[in-house]
Amino acid sequence: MESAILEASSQRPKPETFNPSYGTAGFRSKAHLLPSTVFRCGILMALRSLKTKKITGICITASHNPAPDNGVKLVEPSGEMLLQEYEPLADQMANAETPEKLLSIVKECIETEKINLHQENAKVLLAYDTRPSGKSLARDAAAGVETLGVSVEILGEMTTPQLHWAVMRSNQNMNSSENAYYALFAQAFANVTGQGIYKRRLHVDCANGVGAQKLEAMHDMLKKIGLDIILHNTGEGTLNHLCGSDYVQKERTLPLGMQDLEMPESACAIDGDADRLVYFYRKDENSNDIILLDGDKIAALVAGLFKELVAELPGELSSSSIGVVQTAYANGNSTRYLVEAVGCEVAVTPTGVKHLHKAAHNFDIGIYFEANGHGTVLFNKSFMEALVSLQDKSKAAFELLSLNKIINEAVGDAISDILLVETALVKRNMTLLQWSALYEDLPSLQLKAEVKDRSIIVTEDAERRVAQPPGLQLSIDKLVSKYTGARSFVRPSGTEDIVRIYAEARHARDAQDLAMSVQQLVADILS
Ligand code: 16G
Ligand code: MG
Repeated sequence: MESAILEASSQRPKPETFNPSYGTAGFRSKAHLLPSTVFRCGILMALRSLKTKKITGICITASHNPAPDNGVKLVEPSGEMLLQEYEPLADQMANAETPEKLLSIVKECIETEKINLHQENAKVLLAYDTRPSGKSLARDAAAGVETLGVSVEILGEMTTPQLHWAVMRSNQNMNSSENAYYALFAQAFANVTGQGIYKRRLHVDCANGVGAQKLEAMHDMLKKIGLDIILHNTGEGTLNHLCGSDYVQKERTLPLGMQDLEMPESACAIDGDADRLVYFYRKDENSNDIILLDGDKIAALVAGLFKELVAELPGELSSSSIGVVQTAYANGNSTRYLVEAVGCEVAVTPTGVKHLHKAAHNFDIGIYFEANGHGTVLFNKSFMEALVSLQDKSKAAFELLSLNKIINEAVGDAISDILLVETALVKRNMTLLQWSALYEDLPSLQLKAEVKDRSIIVTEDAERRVAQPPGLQLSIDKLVSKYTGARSFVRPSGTEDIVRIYAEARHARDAQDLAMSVQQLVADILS
């Protein structure tokens, strides 16, 4: 093991001035800088597999980032993201300056975690998205896994959520093949929508990413059930460039290649690794403006459906808790709608799936969506058991169990989320227009500020307030108080070297003025 680590590591030296940081969802950078990082992540996930005696996973992807970037997402045996307590170790390993230093960190971990290196079942599953650098970085990660004598299976191009799902299923000794993924989700969708009744057409912007080939593979199955998906940006253009969920959500305009979208056709956009989803439709004939149905709207739509079904459950189960987890980016009117109109609890966490996912476990049904379209729904284990025991007697219990099967509980999954949204629209008998009208978004704006050192900003209260530097929050409060119904916050990005600024207000003009004055404030204080 020792010589294997030293040798393979010296073949992939860490670039001297590169100091990778685990960030919101793993490491991300320019692809050419990453061989040493992914190699070391290979070692880390091999250690996690040896420690847990279960299968772990690695996905080589930089999600919605530009094509020359790449990154790595790490998957625990449960199918969830790397446990937060291991993030400092990931950082330490990725930043070890020499192979010898790396080896000593690995040896220390083996000792403190009492890891037995000789286990036949230890294994790491690996996948990558469609970036040109994916395959070779996957080989670097595999080399890391193999230094510990752990076996590795490279599954090829996959969406991030498919890899999470495959890891979860393998550890449950269930069929984890890609064909099983397609068949199970399509079958579950057929069961909930009722074959033959449902007929809809949906345009999908695939961001020129890996989701295109996966949706293509499901096309015929879905068409038979009644959902005709028309795929755009399937790889002919540049990954995430002027298309994909991030572009559509931030720019609020029709993506490249879809500017002929007719009214009132339904459309949605996913991101480069297919773990985000937003819906949209053309706003008018004269411009490329869209009406956006973002993650907040998805949460509102599905929360309403779950609320109706839970209310129909017998006895005490009808008051089971339904919670929606949001971040500070959730539109203020979405929060108000969820609490006042739907009647569910709302929890707020810092940005990043790992935080929302964790908080969603606190409810019988925990729904989480970030405004940017990351999200899924988690059912509590004992709630599930109660539903199973009731499914022959209660139609609502049966329906909730069927709905649970179209959801990828390992992590938010744009493909399974499409099926969830489509089901909710059918069950609630809604058009996109009616869905959009559930509540009206408050005008909001997001801006960036480039600063010398973004880590000077420290936030608190789920990123809604600034704790450091002193005085900044007071100044933000002063600006906010000039406008009616306004809110603004700033936070250092976890994926880019910038500070993000968010503002919302009752009037679009106010939201814009506020965002710009907070941006100026940040620039003045931090540059
Ligand atoms: C990553 C996160 C996403 C978060 C975003 C924030 C995951 C799987 N992805 O894409 O949840 O919203 O970062 O980016 O956790 P920011 O820190 O640059 O604003
Ligand atoms: Mg993504």
